[in-house]
Amino acid sequence: MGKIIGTAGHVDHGKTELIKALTGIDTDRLSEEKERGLTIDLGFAYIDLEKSGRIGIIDVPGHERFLKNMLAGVGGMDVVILVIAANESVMPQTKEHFQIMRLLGVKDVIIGISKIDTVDEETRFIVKEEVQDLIHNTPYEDSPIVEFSSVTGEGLSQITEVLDERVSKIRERGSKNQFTRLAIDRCFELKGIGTVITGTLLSGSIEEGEEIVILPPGHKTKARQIQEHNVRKNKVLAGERVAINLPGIEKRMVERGNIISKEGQLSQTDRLLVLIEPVKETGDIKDLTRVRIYLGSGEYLGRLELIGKRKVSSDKKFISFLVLEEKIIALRKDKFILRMYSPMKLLGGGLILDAFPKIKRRFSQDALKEVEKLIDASDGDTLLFYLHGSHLPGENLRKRMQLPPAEFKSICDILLKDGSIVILGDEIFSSNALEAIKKDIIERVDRFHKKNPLKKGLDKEGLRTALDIERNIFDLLLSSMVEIKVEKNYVKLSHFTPQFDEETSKRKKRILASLKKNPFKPDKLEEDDLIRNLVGEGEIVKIKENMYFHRDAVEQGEKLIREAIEKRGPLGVSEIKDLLKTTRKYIIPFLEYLDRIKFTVRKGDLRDLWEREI
Ligand SMILES: Nc1nc2c(ncn2[C@@H]2O[C@H](COP(=O)(O)OP(=O)(O)O)[C@@H](O)[C@H]2O)c(=O)[nH]1
Ligand SMILES: [Mg+2]
Repeated sequence: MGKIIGTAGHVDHGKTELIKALTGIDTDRLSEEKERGLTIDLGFAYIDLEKSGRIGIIDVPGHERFLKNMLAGVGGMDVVILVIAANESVMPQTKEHFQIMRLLGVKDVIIGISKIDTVDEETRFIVKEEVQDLIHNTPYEDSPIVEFSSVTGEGLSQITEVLDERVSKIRERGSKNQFTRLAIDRCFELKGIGTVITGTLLSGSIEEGEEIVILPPGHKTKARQIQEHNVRKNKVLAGERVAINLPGIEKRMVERGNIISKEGQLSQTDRLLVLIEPVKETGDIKDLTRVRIYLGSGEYLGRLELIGKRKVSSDKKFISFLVLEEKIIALRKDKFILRMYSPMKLLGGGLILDAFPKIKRRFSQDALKEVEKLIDASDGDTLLFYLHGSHLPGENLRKRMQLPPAEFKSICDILLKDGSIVILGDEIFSSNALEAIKKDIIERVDRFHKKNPLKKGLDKEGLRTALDIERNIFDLLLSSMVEIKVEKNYVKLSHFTPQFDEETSKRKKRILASLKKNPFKPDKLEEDDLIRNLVGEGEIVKIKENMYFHRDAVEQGEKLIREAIEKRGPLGVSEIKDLLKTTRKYIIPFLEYLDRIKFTVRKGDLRDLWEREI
């Protein structure tokens, strides 16, 4: 299950008749189609194959005027029957459809030569030769060619057999760990039921009752009832033809090309980086050429913004931006078809390399060289390309890769194993970038130590700002570095201790001794590197500008004040001054310091213990 057969070929060559002969279903459902005997829009049927089970069929119009509708259907096809009438042989739309299938990378093509009841042996021989010429030197060179007649029934069983064999060999599209993406091709209202859409589920799955969202408009609804080929289903999987009844949605709110997905899975974009394979007949393509884009079941307008040049020739592939006139859902690796805006000539096929590209100077040769790396890049290579030798939050990277979390993780795991990336918290670093940042940190800290031998280290926040790394990532980074030690709010080299020369050591001793001698009436001290070092080490405490207490004095003062207040209740300044045997000059700043650190609290003229307060 989950595979789709399609038709292709020139108008009137017998596509619709073939589907009718194989399935009994007339896919020409519009009254205008029946009247004119001409397929205008996509038609839908299904066939029961022995090995493959029930498979959806999309019948397309062959008339060039309705190529737009053909393009809306061809995107989801796995196997295409290219129908060529024996009485007319290869015609313009035969060639055009064939080219479109090739450009979109349709996996399998079966050539059906129809209407053999209308020609003689010799004509059949000639037509077969022309068909051989058509497929020669293309990926479909070995495609089976089956001659048949829908009128006599000759060859029909062979068509069914070949189809079954081809379809059964196609790999299932993944449904697990995939985003849900259903390309809507029809929307209609049914009496008593409401709005119903149909489309091909390109990836993921949908369950009955599940919340879904219609993109781009963003309408939220749920899958009230699901059918596949007129049979009610609880769950549908990738590759299946699906009809869904959508409550709360009106027909006018939905259009062909809209996508059904689940909230938060897919984001819209209006600028793509693409690789284009032009059809040779196009001739030179100029910058800003206006184009029609056929992606999924949608048609969109946009312009080519060339990279590295103002003009490209159509004889080889080229990379370009594709700037859309509206936001659309487009994914990396999606293939699409381009036509000229007017006249609507086929321009070529395209492949999305990046759905959220970031390039500024598009005419520089470097820009071109850079993006060329994305051609044939694996998912891992693409991730590294997006990282661009730097670091990014994992979630940003996952969104740009447009992958579901589980799949993104498995790509990261491979890159982690081979050492190309390192993950710190939620941040993904290219290993080179991380090494460079670490080296930079060590150099900066080392330079700082050399310049400031008395200082314990470099201010952490300053270093972080200079490197422009998010706070928690920076902490993780520092803690992963054995060369670096973080103490409080500064960073130092692990083996570094402040270097005191002999004179400074002596001064340190003198200062500490003097502060100890006069604990509550200390000598005035000017702030310098040594003082800052002593404060940093916690040996002395800054009370105010030029006033420092020995650590023991602060402790002793706190002890005395606590005991006194506990005994006598809140105290005034002069009582505390007497308690510490000091003067107003010292006691006022000291009490203000104690208020600041929430040891004491001021109540009018009195001081109470902060802890008693709460
Ligand atoms: N004699 C003959 N006529 C056919 C055959 N298949 C289709 N036709 C006729 O060719 C015309 C076009 O067929 P249709 O299936 O609508 O072509 P489509 O435009 O490719 O879908 C119709 O009048 C069919 O009856 C066939 O195998 N033999
Ligand atoms: Mg038809």
